[in-house]
Amino acid sequence: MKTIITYGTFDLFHYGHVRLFERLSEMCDELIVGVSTDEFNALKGKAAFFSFEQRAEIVSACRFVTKVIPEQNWQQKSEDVSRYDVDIFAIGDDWEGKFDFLKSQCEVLYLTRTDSISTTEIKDNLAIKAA
Ligand code: C2G
Repeated sequence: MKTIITYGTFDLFHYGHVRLFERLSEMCDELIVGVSTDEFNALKGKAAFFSFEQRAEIVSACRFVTKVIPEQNWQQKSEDVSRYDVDIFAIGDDWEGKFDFLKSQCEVLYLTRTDSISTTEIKDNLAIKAA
């Protein structure tokens, strides 16, 4: 049984997120997603449109996702890898190199982000249309 874990805010869920989950699900039997809590987002300097509960509900509804857990801090990844017997930690390559410390516990994968879509771009485009 191969298990992958990934983490993120996943606000305004879009096809970039879906394609990440789809690619990861093709590499494993179980895909665990850590969704950033609102408190942790504040630490990341992010303010999501949807609350943690709403974002967790949306991510849980994605057919590629097996389990959703809260991402509450930067430190939990190592513990999560052990707790859930994770084989691969994966995240988009905008984080390239940032989580190499996990290589002592599991494989670390940085996947290419999907081009020309981001939550920020969605928000900016909507703001322009509303103006
Ligand atoms: N992503 C992607 N393609 C996009 C947009 C996002 O592949 N067009 C990926 C990102 O690379 C990331 C995941 O989707 O792996 C979630 O992105 P965000 O919600 O922006 O998460 P982030 O703020 O990067 O938080 O501890 C890790 C952090 O919680 C990651």
